[in-house]
Amino acid sequence: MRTPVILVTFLLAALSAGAAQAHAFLDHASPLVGSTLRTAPREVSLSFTQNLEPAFSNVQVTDAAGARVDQGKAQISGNTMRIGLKPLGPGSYRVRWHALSVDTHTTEGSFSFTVGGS
Ligand SMILES: [Cu+2]
Repeated sequence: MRTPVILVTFLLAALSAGAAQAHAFLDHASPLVGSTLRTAPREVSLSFTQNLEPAFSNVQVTDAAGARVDQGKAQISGNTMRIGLKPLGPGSYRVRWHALSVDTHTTEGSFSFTVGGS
């Protein structure tokens, strides 16, 4: 009776391969990744490909000098993470996010956007 064992092993491998592709990757962001905005955004909103664990996911926004310009506490609901911003002057800003998805995998990334621009 070796066939059932092999079959189960194959199914487990297939399942874990599927889970590996299900990390919480950034699906889309507002402001758009790399965008230049004429008016300063009031918040940054990130949508992920999977639901997030609120206690272990966060986002920070910094200006060109590295100072925090977010309001400190991300709001996380389902697959969306948003954070309020202080009033932003012209310049370039970086968004750094760290996510723990419900499948217990962590992902992180960053992108920038620009306010003002000529
Ligand atoms: Cu995953």
